[in-house]
Amino acid sequence: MRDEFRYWLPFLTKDVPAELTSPVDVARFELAQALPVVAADMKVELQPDGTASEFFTVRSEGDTVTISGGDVGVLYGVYRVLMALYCGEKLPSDQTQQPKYALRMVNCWDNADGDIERGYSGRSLFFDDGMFDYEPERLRMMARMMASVGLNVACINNVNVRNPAHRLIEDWLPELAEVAAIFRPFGVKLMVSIDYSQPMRHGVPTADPLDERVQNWWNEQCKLVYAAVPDLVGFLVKADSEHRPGPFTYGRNHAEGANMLARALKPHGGKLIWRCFVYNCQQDWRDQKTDRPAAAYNHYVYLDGQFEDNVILQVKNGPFDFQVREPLSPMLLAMPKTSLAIEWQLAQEYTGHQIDIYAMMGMWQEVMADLGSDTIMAMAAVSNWGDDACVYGHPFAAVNMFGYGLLCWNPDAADPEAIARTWAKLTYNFSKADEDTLVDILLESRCAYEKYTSPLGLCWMVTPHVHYGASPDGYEYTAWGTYHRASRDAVGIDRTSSGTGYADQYPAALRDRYSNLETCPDELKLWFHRLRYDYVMADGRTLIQRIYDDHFEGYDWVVAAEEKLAVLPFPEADKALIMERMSRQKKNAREWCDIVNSFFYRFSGVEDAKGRPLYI
Ligand code: GCW
Repeated sequence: MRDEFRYWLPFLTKDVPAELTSPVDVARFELAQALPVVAADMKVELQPDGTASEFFTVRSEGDTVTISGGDVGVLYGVYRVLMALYCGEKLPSDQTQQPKYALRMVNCWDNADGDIERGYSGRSLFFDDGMFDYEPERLRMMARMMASVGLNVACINNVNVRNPAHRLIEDWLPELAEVAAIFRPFGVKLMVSIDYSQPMRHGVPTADPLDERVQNWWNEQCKLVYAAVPDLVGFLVKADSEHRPGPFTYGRNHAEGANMLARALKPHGGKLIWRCFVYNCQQDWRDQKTDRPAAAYNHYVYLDGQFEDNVILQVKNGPFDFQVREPLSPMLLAMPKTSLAIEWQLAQEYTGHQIDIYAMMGMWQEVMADLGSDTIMAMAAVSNWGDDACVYGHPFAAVNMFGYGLLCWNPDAADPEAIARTWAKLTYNFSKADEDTLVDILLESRCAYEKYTSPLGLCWMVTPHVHYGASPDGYEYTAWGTYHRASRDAVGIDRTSSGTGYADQYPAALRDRYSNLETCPDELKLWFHRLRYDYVMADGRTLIQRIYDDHFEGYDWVVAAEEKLAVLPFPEADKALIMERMSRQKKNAREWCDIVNSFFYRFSGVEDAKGRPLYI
């Protein structure tokens, strides 16, 4: 049994044996080892109904608990009951639960060479050196962590499909089938990313979706794929995005492009998950009209209702790209006749690389409040896993995977504090006072990170390419459409109807909230508005003072968090890692604070009202 299991599954001591091939067998196995640890006097009976259903019912009376439901549902129920018992919660006398969304997906950005794109916790658990290479035990561990919080789809390769990853659906099908078999007993099904131009590797002279030769190639390939992995969820596609091939090359729109693949998958029950991260990444920074966040809406909304019924459009939570704070992507509210999935990024690409603490629950809650849980029909998240001993790079990054599972299960019940508290209890089982300290740090971590990096909706002040560390102008004069346009007097972009017009992509209520300076939340003020440094915020501070204050406060938070964490009774290995990461976070926060404050001081010439050091 590996150490990783201590993350939220402390009551498991044994690996799941390879011989167990059904969720019910796994459920019995987990129960047998864990029940004596969490509640030795309890009697738990399983009543699986023999279907693949995901619902479960927990009935409890005295010391007897019955978990009934579908076969996978019973497995979910077992994990939930074990977690509740471990946390000392009272079990419900009669409660049925079922997931809100049928697809609760984890997207791994793993390359065939073993590298993980935007991976901050080691190398791939699936691939190495240009081929499949995995430890079955570790994959079972991932599957088990997923099942314990109800996640049920793993896309195992990067959406940027780089040679030789296209072979996954070609000559690597036997290995793909083996991996699918490892995940299956945990109710987890696989998905793969494909290369839109893949037929061209096989003598087809084009990838035009309306060309019959292309259609035939995919139809035949899907037959082979589904013969090998009959329950493959489908394909994930990044097309016409950041130099990936796609239908635009042939003058086709994205409905034509997606539908061709969807039709090839349909006879096999497969789904086509089509990413909408499409924008002009060769913009001229002098061009003030093109506004990158507006791109996805413009590419997709007019196609609403034109997609095959097995197409799901997967849309990043914000219209830019997983920045520290973004408003909801407006296209998610504008396509009522299309199946939509939201995509989050657990990998902390722009949010601290799993070195800095950044718990995501608050962001999910905010975004879901604007979205409404019924607007979408699936969720996806870029994974934060790797082969590090700690799996998540930072032990606290595990709360994001744990919480993400609960979010997908029922977004309307995914309370940030409850998630942080349950995770903390399961992972560390501290005294109430110590648990409170840890929970507070987790819950505050996102806003703290935002404050010492790019508050008020500034975005894109990270070091280019790496995306860790401060570089306020790093993306300013580039082709990526990522500008804050700071000048001597003002900063930010007017995205209201008097500016780029982006805000008009929202339904009236949100459009008005953001367009009106008074109602636009402070956190997004510079996202939607261009403001002078002497603009007076609602609390009476000037914009420039608020920028200085946020940076100093963000740094001070890190210093205080370090002191608090230093006295918490973490297990030794965790403690060493947490404190090592913390000292890096402190250095990072100091750099950010000083660099960004100097940046604005040099423009504005305004001193800090509190006399703290600003560097020229
Ligand atoms: O922000 C960008 C990342 C890329 C990523 C891309 C995407 C997988 O920097 O590394 O590519 O987003 O989401 O497709």
